[in-house]
Amino acid sequence: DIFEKAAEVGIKKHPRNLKEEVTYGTAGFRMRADSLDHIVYRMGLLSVMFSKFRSGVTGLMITASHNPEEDNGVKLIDLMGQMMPIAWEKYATSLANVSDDKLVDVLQEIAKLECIDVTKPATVSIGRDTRASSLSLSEAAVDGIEAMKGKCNDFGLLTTPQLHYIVCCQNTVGQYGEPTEEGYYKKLSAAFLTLNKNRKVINYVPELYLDLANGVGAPKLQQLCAYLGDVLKINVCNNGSGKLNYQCGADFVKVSQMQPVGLNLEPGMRCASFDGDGDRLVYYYKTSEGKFALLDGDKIATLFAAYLNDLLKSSQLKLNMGLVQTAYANGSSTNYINDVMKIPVACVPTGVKYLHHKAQDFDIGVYFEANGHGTVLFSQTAQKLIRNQASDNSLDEVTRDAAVRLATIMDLINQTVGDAISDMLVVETILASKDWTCEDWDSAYTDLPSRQIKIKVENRLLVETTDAERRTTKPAGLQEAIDEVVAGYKHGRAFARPSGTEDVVRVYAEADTQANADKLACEVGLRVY
Ligand code: NG1
Ligand code: ZN
Repeated sequence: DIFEKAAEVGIKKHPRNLKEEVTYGTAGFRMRADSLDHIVYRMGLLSVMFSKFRSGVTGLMITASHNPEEDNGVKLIDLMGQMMPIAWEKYATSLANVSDDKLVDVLQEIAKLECIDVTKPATVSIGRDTRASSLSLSEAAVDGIEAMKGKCNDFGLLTTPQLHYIVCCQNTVGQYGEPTEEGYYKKLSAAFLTLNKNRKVINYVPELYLDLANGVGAPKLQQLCAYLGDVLKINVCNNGSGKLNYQCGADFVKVSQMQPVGLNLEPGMRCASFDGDGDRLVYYYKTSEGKFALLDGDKIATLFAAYLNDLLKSSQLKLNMGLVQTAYANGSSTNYINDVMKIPVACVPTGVKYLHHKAQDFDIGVYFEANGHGTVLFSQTAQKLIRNQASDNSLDEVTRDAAVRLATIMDLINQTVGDAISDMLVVETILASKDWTCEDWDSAYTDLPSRQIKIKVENRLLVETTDAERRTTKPAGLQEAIDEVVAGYKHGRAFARPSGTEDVVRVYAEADTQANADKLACEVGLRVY
């Protein structure tokens, strides 16, 4: 039987050599690469079961994003390019933890619970980042897929969002795009070039300085550039010659609020960083006073939302728009969206799956994590209305042009998941269309000083949270202690939550000055110990 065969291959080639229990977390399984082999093999098995269950192509990505080079990870992708549903995470977790001799039982159990017809055909598309461990782990995934008699499309090196895009294309033949890496570059560059045709700019300089975190974004960006010509000049650094994510990349820049190594930041330069797997993007620049200034996910979200809102107004399309953030969003951004932009804003727990889900409540849902991961979702209705109006020649020019622009922006945005390449092209398009510099963009609102720190504790899962992670429910007394500390700070806000990707509790704090934000984070951190 197929499950026994899968278990046999597992024992022989990918035995379980890990004692600790692991869980499918915020972004799948993530840990030291040398503990992952059996988990990836088993996720290969699960990706086939999931494909049979869904009757379509599923995806499996090998990456640990912004984590250090020694780590790696695996996550599964659903038919439309979104994350595997939360309801399936428990299967991933039990498969990863079961002993080799009980593997058959867990596979049978999943098949039974989800009524899966194991004789059905299955296809899984896989991709991987540039880590040294990624190739052999992707081979473990292939073994898993083949042991379950699934067909495997191995796309080799890809950014995470490229794989999400390809899986979506494979399941929506002819609708979302060509299901290849080439198709991805063609679709994005065509939209970008159309949107930037005939632009008249004085302040906007079509030159970007880009830190690629020494990750998979480096070779991919290079391929994209061939399509952009001189419409956007990109000067790259950390493009693969140095250590992955080390003192560079979007996470480093966001958390340390500092420029990456390898970049000589001067006033007038517009800079950006990708993370290791190319799904996060942050911008930054040096002010004329010589200060480092960050334009993070919140700034990108408000830029996108304001621009789309203007286009909606000009097009007179009756579509609602909303913004989704997490507790890490800077308080100033939330106030700005509420009070100035007057757009509804929702707060959800950390993790793209929650943001993505919530954004589907709107005709146009903009979601971003402060760390630079995000995208825009257009509902089926919105897409249809926008495309219809874009091709309606009976309308006046202004109304129709706005719809044409909206339709082209839809093609530029990777709606399956946050995508650094796509988001970067959207930012550049908006800045060019407004003829803005970074300072112009940054002037909408001023960030409250903030600090994020990590606390190493015995067992991070003793901390439990509620209210989109903004308050703790356990251990007893912790929230009261945090409230008391926060009350002593002007514009103070702080929270603590267990990380889903690292063995730490994260503490975030905001206050009126940087020194106070730092101090508040430390004081809250002390309460967590
Ligand atoms: P955790 O480790 O659960 O905080 C981090 C990021 C998330 C998300 C995931 C997946 C922060 C504070 N947290 O999750 O936003 O990006 O990694 O990569 O940035
Ligand atoms: Zn990432």
